Amino acid sequence: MKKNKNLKVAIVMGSQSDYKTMQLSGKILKKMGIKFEIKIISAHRTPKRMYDFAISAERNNIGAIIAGAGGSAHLPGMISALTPIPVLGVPIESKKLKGLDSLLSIAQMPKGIPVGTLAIGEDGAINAGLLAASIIANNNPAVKRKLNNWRLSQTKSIKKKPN
Ligand code: RP5
Repeated sequence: MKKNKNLKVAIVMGSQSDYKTMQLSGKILKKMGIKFEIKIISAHRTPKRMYDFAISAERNNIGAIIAGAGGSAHLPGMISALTPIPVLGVPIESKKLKGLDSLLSIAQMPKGIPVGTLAIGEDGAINAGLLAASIIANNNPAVKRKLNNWRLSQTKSIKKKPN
């Protein structure tokens, strides 16, 4: 298969209120030198925007989609239903149920339409950025190098003994 070094990542989220969490995925992608776009798309409030985004994602050179949503979090699953591009779901920590609602609605997909589900909240957003970088790294040696260096420096930063 021909390597495509120009694949981007799309970060989408259900609401402006998700941005505080989802910007952390963007910070990781920036560190990895990966181009990304970032959009508000709601499965419930803007279904046509969601449909148009998902069906055009492949021809827009998107190699991975990070989708954050909270509460009745249908965005990642619905996008995955519309495109074969890998979808990484970030359950936003909701006010009422602390993100358990988001987690279950993202994780419990029916067989046949997968969503890679991350942890609730900030950890999930950071790991979604790293996982998207791993996907992009398969076709991009420069990203692979950056990702390996990032992991190495994380390992080195862990002290052997507590203070
Ligand atoms: C979801 O509803 C969004 O992903 C957000 O996490 C949640 C609440 O949205 P707002 O009422 O804050 O816009 O669609």
